[in-house]
Amino acid sequence: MKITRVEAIPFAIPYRKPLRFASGEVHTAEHVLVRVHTDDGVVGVAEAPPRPFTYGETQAGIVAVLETVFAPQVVGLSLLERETVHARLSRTVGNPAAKSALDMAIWDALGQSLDVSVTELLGGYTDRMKVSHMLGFDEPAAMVAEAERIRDSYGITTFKVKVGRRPVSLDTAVVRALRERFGAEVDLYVDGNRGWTAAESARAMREMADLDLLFAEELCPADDVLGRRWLVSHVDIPFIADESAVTPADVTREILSGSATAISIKTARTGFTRSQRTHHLAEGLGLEVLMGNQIDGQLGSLCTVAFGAAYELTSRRPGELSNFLDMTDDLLAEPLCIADGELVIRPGAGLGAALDPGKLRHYRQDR
Ligand code: MUC
Ligand code: MG
Repeated sequence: MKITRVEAIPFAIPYRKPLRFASGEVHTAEHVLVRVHTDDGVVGVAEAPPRPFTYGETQAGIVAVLETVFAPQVVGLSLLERETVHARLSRTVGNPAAKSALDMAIWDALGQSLDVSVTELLGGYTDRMKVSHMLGFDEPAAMVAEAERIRDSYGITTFKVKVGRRPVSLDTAVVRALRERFGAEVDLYVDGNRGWTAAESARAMREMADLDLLFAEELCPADDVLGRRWLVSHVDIPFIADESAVTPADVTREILSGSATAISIKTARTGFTRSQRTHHLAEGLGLEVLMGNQIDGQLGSLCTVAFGAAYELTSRRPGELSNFLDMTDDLLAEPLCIADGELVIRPGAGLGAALDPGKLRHYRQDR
């Protein structure tokens, strides 16, 4: 069970339509596939999605830091020494997606070596999650039509609506149109990706007061410290910290300072080892938790559902597991399938993520 080699393979798969939100937009999944090889011939996999507008990482940077810094720190360790891996990677600041993909590929390899699923290794609470779908910026009629298509095709009835445009009525009109079209049949929440000021956020929340929203996420920047605390104290639904609370220390700071009242866990940025710590912290603090999406491909979504299904707290709410539906293709040999609004973990050992070698050859950018 010793790690002998780490590969970092850049690949690019176009989206059918770009996802637009307040902090950026994504047209092509330019991710990095991480493969961890062991001396028994096991290969663990995970993917790293660079999000320069949120965490500063780029695809080339992820490949470089994995090859030159992180791989030498883990080669020679046993798959069981996950805390040693965590401590060594933590010597380098930042680089959350690179660290997380390496961490998750190690857990995948460990699951395969022990012949148990990653979900069982982590906690084994259930084998599935309900799915919440993220709607990117568009006109109200187009976003309603997209929600209809997603509901009819996949049975999904929870939608996270991207907001944060100016004037705020551009977005509040969308949420109102969705509520008018679907009534109580759907659950809705909003994510501003820090696009509004605290005052604009408060105004938007007043305009949407009758629309029965479940949550509000990152409406204004947490760095606008006093404005954000003021906003959170005036909002009467849980306020989710997403990009402002990446590490367990961030979560502690943001929650205790009144900048948020709930959190998003994204395995793409905290892997499994750190996500466990965040989960336990959230349980101790009594927080609502959502499994979030960093615009993951199918492999990343498999990681999210594998973690989310492992615990009662993370599987209580629908997880954001469906962004891959907008991609033109993917690397998995057998595509993920969302049915009746649910995504089920893969049976078998590790993550159960067999890759299609032909697709990898086609989409990889290093040969
Ligand atoms: C989200 O919840 O914010 C947008 C940027 C990112 O890093 O994740 C997405 C979704
Ligand atoms: Mg968010």
